[in-house]
Amino acid sequence: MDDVVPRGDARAPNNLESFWMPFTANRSFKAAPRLYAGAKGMYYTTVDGRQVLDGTAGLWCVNAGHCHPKIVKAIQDQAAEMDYAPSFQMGHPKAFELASRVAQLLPGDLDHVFFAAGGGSEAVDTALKIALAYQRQIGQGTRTRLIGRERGYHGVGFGGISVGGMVANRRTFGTMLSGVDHLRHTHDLARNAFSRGLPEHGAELADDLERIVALHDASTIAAVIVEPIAGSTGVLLPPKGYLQRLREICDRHGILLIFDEVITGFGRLGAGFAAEYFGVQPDMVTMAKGLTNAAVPAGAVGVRKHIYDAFMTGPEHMIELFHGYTYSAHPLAMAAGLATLDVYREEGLFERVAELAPYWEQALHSLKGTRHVIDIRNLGLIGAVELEPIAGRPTARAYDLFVKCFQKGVGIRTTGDIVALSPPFIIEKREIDRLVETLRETLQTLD
Ligand code: PXG
Ligand code: PLP
Repeated sequence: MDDVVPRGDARAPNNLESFWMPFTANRSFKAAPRLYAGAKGMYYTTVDGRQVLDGTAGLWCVNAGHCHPKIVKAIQDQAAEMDYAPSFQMGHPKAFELASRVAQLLPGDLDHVFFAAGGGSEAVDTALKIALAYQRQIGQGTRTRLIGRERGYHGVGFGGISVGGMVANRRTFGTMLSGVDHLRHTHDLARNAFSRGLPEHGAELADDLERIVALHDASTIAAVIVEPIAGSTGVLLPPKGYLQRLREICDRHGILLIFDEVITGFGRLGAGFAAEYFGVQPDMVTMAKGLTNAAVPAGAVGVRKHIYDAFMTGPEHMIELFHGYTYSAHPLAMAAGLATLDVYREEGLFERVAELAPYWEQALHSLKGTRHVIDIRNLGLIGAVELEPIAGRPTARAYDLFVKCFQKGVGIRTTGDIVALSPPFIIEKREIDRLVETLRETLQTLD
């Protein structure tokens, strides 16, 4: 039979089976696939030629819109000029250039940048490892404990799931890292439903860190890691004063504060980083996604001067930190990153977020009273619409909404029964209207 291609033949026919898709209901997907084949600006094109408005900037990452010509060209040029160079005991100019540019964008004395490889998960692992190594470096080697938060998301590495607080991402993976504890999350619909911007109630939840310190003793705790805004778990905003209070408690006890800004970094709130937006100085910042506009995978950790300096002490020929990835500071990622930062600046995209934010807030909150809606949250160009779950069938209603919106040409993302929205910064007001109207009319038809 001529349609049977022998194993080992690279021309084997395509099929949907071989790709084990990440964070996907594989069987449902493969029974009714949703496939994108092209992207430009605010829109994806499906394989059957339909346009889909990108309400989520891919996965919170394509901040400047898809296939920006300047970023595309930078990557093409770099691929032709130098495809790869190692960053172990060697370097290439664009890595230093991008590190300086990112350091300039970071608030305070966060003036050193360690490049991870694939994305946020590696950035998080890197930051946690630096925290442990730093404490040891300054003679605080008993500080080995890492503190995360319930409903936190820090990627899928063993470090990230250990400090993370999404039960489904943890329960099947054994004991993970030992010596981890979690702060309580800050989501409180009873007190804060339908807040516009930051919720009023809950700053005192930061005091949960005092409870953890009392339980374990500060001398055992290296670092606390939190997302300034928890994105993946459905846009959980920090109550007013919460992050400041967390900073104060960390200072009081010699605990490093790490902000995981994989989503909030690079303009999502209308400022370079959430740390700047909130006026709270973390000791380290993890980033990925918007660093390269997602055109090439990359992650990084911004580190304060005293942390870097603490490592620059032994013999000068010795490696100071035994950590790094084959693809740390990959040339394509560095070229994409430099072009991306140029685009953000030249097109004033962070300012654009700040300008659009009030319109975005107004539009989203107009969904109050729509069927099934139990909360609406927003900040910068982030939004969430929380739905009443169907009794006994959590996530089903939101999944239904997601599929129906996609069929109408509007891409949204759902987590649990929460719709999370995070469009590219180039979104127009009429596109915000379309997004919201599609949600409204679809919600009214849902069971
Ligand atoms: N930290 C945070 C705060 C994140 O949001 C990661 C780490 C991990 O990054 P990588 O690049 O390893 O995936 C993330 C990633 C969603 C969604 O729909 C969010 C993420 C990834 C995929 C989907 O909310 N965040
Ligand atoms: N596994 C093996 C066998 C390797 O040789 C390497 C890198 O040299 C890795 C894993 C790590 O890969 P990466 O540096 O891309 O994270």
